[in-house]
Amino acid sequence: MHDHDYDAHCIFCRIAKGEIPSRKVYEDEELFAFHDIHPGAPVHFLVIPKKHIPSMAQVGAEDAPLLGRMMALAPKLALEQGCNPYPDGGFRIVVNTGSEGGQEVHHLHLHVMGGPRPWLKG
Ligand code: DGP
Repeated sequence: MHDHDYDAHCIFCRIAKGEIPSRKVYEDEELFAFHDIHPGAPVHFLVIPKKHIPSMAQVGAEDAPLLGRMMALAPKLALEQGCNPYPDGGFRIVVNTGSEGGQEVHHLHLHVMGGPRPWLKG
């Protein structure tokens, strides 16, 4: 990761760097995962790239391998964090994008949510 991939004003950049504490789930050179501070499900963690990408709306073709890694990592971590196996268990992956998409933190993140219902409506 290059210095210009880091935004000192971004809370998730700072979490990924360890400057702001979080309950870490996973870390490698490119990715970081941590528990959501306001869980909406028995298991609720976020998967982020360390690189500062504001949202899905700014993703470019060059980011496809990084996004692929995020999506491939999520199911593995979901099981490790206590989601029950497919098909009776499972999980939901949500990517809020922009204000009308419900995004509050403008650093790309996957919400991974699961665990025994009734947390999931619809
Ligand atoms: P979104 O609306 O998709 O941008 O969701 C942002 C999520 O990030 C929200 O569920 C709460 C979580 N969150 C915000 N600030 C912090 C924080 O400082 N630490 C942790 N662990 N989670 C945070």
